[in-house]
Amino acid sequence: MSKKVGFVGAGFVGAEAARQVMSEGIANVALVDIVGDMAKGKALDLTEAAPILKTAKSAIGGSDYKLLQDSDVVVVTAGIPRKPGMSRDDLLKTNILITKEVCNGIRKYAPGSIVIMVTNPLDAIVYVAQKFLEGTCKVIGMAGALDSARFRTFLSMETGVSSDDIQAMVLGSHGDAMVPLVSSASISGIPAKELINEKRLDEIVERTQKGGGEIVALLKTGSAYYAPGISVASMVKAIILDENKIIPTCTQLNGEYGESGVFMGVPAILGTDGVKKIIEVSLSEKEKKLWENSLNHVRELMSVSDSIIKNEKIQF
Ligand code: A3D
Repeated sequence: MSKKVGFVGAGFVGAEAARQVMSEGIANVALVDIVGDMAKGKALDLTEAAPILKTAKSAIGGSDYKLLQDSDVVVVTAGIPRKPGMSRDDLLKTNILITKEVCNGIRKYAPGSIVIMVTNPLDAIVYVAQKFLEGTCKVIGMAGALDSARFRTFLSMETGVSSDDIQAMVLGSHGDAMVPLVSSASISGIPAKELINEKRLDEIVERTQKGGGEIVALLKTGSAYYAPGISVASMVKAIILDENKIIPTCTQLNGEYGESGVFMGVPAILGTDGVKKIIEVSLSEKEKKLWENSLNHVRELMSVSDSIIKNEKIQF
């Protein structure tokens, strides 16, 4: 049977990811958005590209969660961005409430699917979505795939070597507390440290950590969506085609890296079941400090999320 990928949130990132999934002929897609006609229109637009893309895949769209039925993977980008005067906690509260609504729809129409969360603040939203979908779906988050792509891009710009020849990963949480791994970054197997001096590597790490903000500042409205959408599609592809690719993924740790219960970005083998295995890599002393900082940041987000769930009396 043909595979199907549902997208809840047909905005910039959701639509770009769906376009990539359709373009590569990976699966049929369903776009669900609170703005139903917009999702329906984008789905029709995508389907009309099929003859030129030479794919037999098609798209459907609307506001009804029933459209998610039989999805193998569901990607969630539904949420609102921070508005002027809104605190991070206000944003978290609103996006937790949206996530609850979305998870109810997924539980009803796509139980058993692998769910990839993208909505920010990512680490907290993956945590609450897993709470809402416990026993129904496996939930993971996309952030490390994007952050690693940015890191590789900046290493490529520095060396003039094709980004395809650059292996580098970013672990930890999404945002300023992420952990770009310099110690294992390599350029066609040559340690990055042998080709780039420490000062420049520090600057590249910082640019990677602030990569999202750099795009926001340039766009003036909205945030990045090409690289995020394509990063989502790479995770979808690894799962649908059982590629067994190592992709940094936000997932719950169960003893790996000496932690349990916390959701962190870690290298994971992605295939049919979602995360098949978490890979543990050794970190330099500098990276260990960043990792600890990242852990504390995620624990704080999880605790704030718990308080919101309790205060708002949100039921699972
Ligand atoms: P945007 O284009 O605004 O799309 C969000 C969509 O969600 C809109 O079409 C809304 O109509 C829809 N929506 C809102 N509420 C609901 C609801 N209750 N049910 C269904 N749909 C709803 O934003 P975007 O696509 O640029 O970004 C989407 C999210 O991804 C945001 O939270 C971003 O911050 C986040 N994001 C995360 C990354 C990571 O790397 C983690 C990267 C880029 C964007």
